[in-house]
Amino acid sequence: MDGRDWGKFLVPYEQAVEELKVKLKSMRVEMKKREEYSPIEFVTGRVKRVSSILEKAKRLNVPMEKLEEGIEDIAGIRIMCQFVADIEQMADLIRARKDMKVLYEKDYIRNNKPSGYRSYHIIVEYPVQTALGMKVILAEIQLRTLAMNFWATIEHSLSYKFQGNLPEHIRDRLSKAAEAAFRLDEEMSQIRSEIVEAQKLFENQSALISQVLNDIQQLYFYNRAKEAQQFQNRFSELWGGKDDPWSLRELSEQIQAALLLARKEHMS
Ligand code: 0O2
Ligand code: 0O2
Repeated sequence: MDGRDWGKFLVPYEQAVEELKVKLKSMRVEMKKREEYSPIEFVTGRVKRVSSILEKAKRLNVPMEKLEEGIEDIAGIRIMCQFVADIEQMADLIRARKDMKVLYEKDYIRNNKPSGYRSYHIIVEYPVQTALGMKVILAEIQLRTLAMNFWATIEHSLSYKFQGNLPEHIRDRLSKAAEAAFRLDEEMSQIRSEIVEAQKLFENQSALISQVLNDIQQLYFYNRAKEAQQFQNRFSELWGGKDDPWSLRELSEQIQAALLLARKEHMS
């Protein structure tokens, strides 16, 4: 029986989890304000229970005096993302931080576990300012999509219920569910790129429309009312018809050429 004071032992881990949760949640708020999109959907964190620490130490043959180095997820942070691409972005953001040092990474997304488990794990060193001075502890940051988290949460509670000995037919079903979660992530990623493209197209289109209207206005300024009116009519036809970015671009080029001529004549 280990006679250590677990309460005291866990203090820096509890502090680290609280600090990291605050920092990552503020990162979400800041990015939403700045760019209106955050790769972080939500953040959770926990300190491993003493019974789980002891079980893991036994399983991994970690001696009691080596728990701090041997069990790297006593402090655990979980970051949930909407899309797989967000996980890559999030990992870059973590690597760039100055308040923690990445020790190593485990990619269970490209190399999923035999159970079907998928997540990206980053083990970091994190300095905690305690009453007794600075203490560097290890923490595990798990990065997951919502689909990966959904699967892992259910699998975890079932494994717990069956104490790690899942019946064959349940394991099969979980494996199939993991494949479905993987396909869901892929499908969502494709939808996302389509949405991003559509947004870009829409932004370009609205910039073009502003340009056309502005240039027509300029033609009136240079006393080219007749020409301006013709362009205005062409624009109205295009506007009323089907969305056709090419015709609009062509019209914009013609108006700009007319405008250039008008400016030259005005100067001479
Ligand atoms: P809000 O306003 O509820 O979003 P805490 O100490 O409360 O900050 P703790 O104790 O780790 O955090 O709580 P927990 O239950 O692990 O959840 C942490 C945050 O994740 C909470 O938000 C939950 O609302 C949020 N959360 C948990 N599960 C889900 C989920 O499935 N979907 C979404 N979108 N959020 C979830 P906050 O930040 O505490 O506050
Ligand atoms: P908790 O707090 O109950 O989640 P190990 O894989 O445990 O032999 P290692 O190398 O330390 O040893 O861990 P690994 O696999 O890199 O990551 C450990 C954590 O990843 C686990 O923590 C889980 O949170 C998660 N994990 C790993 N594999 C699975 C899996 O098959 N299913 C689910 N649901 N989660 C998994 P713990 O120790 O379970 O702690």
